Amino acid sequence: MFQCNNNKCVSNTSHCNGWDDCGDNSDEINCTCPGKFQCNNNRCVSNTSQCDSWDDCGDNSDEINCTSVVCSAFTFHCSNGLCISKLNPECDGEQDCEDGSDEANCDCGTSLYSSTRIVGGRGANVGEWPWQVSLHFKGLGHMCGASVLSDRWLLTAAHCVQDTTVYKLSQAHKWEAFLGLQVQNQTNEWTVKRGVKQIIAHRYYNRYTEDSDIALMELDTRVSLTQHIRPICLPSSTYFFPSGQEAWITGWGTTLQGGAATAILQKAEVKIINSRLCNILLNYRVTGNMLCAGVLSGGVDTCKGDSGGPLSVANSRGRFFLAGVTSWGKGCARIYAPGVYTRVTKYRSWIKQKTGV
Ligand code: 4AZ
Repeated sequence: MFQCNNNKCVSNTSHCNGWDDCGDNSDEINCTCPGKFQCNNNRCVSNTSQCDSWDDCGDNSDEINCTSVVCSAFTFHCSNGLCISKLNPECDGEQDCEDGSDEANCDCGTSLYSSTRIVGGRGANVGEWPWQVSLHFKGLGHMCGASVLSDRWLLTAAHCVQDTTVYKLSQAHKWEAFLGLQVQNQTNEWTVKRGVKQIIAHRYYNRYTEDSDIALMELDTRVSLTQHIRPICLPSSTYFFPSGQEAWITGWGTTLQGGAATAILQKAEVKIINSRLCNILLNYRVTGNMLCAGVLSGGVDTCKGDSGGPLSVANSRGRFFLAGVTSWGKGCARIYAPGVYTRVTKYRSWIKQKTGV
């Protein structure tokens, strides 16, 4: 038996079991847990109880300060196979994974400006969106936007590269990509033009529902990354973009529904819109592979010619991540009709598989 300080006798198993069996707590002091994990309430639990997402201690102390947790759709997967529960840990300037993989490949998403066809926007500054690309179809000029992922891969929309009865838009050699561009037809020392070697449209792209509206373009030769040509960061599959978060749309598309494309790259701030709300507003056409963003009161939106371009969202350190690819909408900039973007997190492994990026 265990003798309490108040001389009461309690069973030996009462010693250090996390409960005050003596009444004066003396069975719960001077506890150690040889070979085991000691909870804040002094209970001893097996070492494997730590950070297994179960409250084995009873006071949750085996589940706090966990660097690694059980992997799920809501955790970041470190390269060493362990997972961490911190929200959007990648490239936030703090090492969260033991192996540092959350801070690897972070040379992306920054521009000359650390600023916290577009309708309702304004002209962008030179070098402000260095991942923005203008895609020209030979003979037709600017058709779509794209984003720089690396020195040879671009990401755009699948609907930009679907053949029509007149134009073979799926043929790589008929496209030209302009990188580091600010004003259409005004190339300068910062601007780079490249042919396209290969187009990979997602095999599940559906032209009726616009689901999986995503495509990759491989440049015919690599570009040098400069202050005017830089990749945007790709979010991991578990990256979370909360509704209400500010996002930026950019492009050379029309500035009025039915209007003409713009010469100067335009930018506008929008907000991520809750998917359920968006689905109601857009007649239940929003799938889980889409993300809505806009201004519900109307007047600010992407439009024809902006397709394929980026929906850019800054992280806690001002580094931009590619939340979406401009895809479709019910008209442009209408009240209660946000723009719809391909949800890039859903295609993170597909991008990795096809490009290695
Ligand atoms: C288009 O026609 C288009 N408001 C792109 C985006 C949106 C509407 C139309 C979103 O390419």
